[in-house]
Amino acid sequence: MSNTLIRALTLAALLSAGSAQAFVIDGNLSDWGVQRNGNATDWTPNSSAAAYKVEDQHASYLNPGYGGQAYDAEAMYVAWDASNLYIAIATGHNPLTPNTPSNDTYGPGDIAIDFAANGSFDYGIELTGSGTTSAGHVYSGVNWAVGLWKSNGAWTGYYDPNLAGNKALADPAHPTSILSGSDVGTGVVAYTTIGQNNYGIWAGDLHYFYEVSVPLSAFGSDWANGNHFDLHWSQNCANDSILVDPPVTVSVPEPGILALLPLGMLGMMVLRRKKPAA
Ligand SMILES: [Ca+2]
Ligand SMILES: [Ca+2]
Ligand SMILES: [Ca+2]
Ligand SMILES: [Ca+2]
Repeated sequence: MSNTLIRALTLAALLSAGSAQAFVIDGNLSDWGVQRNGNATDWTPNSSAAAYKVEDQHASYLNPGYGGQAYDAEAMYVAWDASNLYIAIATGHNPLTPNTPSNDTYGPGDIAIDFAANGSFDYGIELTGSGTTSAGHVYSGVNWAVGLWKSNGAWTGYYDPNLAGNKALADPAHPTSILSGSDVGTGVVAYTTIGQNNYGIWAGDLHYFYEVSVPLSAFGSDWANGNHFDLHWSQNCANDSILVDPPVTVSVPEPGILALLPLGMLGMMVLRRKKPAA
């Protein structure tokens, strides 16, 4: 093989290992295949998504709470490559919604990740930032805030989710915001704050989007040990939530990339051997 060909193969193999999924983290989900045609199929992603869930609602009652489109968690998408986990969310909830429970208005929550899908949310990704947590950072050992609803769907009877009485009653299956935790990694978050219509069948409804990339290294051995995981997002009231349960176990890198890697390494070895001895 010529040196040029070896170099080209090496580059191709290394590039494919490092950017199997190249999402632009800008709050525009067109790179996931989400479209803006006013059709139900707008929410269906392209093959870049490893898993997704769509639950586009419109009317006042969501489940278990109320609020209609303004509190609708509509869709969540997930993908990963050898380096990063990528997540996208579509919602009717404006990220700038004030968090003032006394006025019956609640701010956005964060992404919760449950490795082993055993009901304990082991990591959180902060989306908008708070006094003690930074947007795009990954936290472990998270103290989660919870919503206003019991596990049977009944209201806890409280308006403020952080009151001790509420926390004792609320369903832990719907974590909302990261109250505290250990900062274990830094990623990137983009989100939109201007509502966009003409997505899905409720063409007049406004939608907001989050897009996230975080390094897999933040999850330590929880990522690489073949663990099953769930992703969850809600608002601080948990009137509506969305959960994605990828139907695959985590394995990095993908088989196609594994086949290419030795070729890239072979290329590097050949190049190294051809260098004149010092
Ligand atoms: Ca994008
Ligand atoms: Ca909706
Ligand atoms: Ca929904
Ligand atoms: Ca867990």
